Amino acid sequence: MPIPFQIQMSDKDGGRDGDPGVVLQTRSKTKRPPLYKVMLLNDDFTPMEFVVHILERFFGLNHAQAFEVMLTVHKKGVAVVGVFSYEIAETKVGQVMDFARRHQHPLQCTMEKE
Ligand code: TYC
Repeated sequence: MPIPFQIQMSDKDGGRDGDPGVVLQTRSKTKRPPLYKVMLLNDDFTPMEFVVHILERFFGLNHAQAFEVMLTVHKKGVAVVGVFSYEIAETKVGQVMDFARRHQHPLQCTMEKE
């Protein structure tokens, strides 16, 4: 929905010539793109070191951070591992799912609008 706003014109003669001095323009409200949480799910079979490796490789976590996030997923069942634009989130989920499948681990990675 366009939003009117005022812009000040020069109006040198204080409005005597009928120049209103102020005009209305409209702009469209720009919205931030929605963000998506990428989540890892726990399972009983994927090795812990494999999950740590995924978190380092695809989410840029250092080893200590990756180990901590892996343990959170292991204990709680799920954890958010990053928040991204739709396209980046979709890419990360695809990379993780591909990598897990190629190594024959049942690891699941999903995304959800924030
Ligand atoms: N629960 C797995 C194990 O005990 C480890 C694991 C952690 C698996 C996180 C998946 O997203 C996961 N080997």
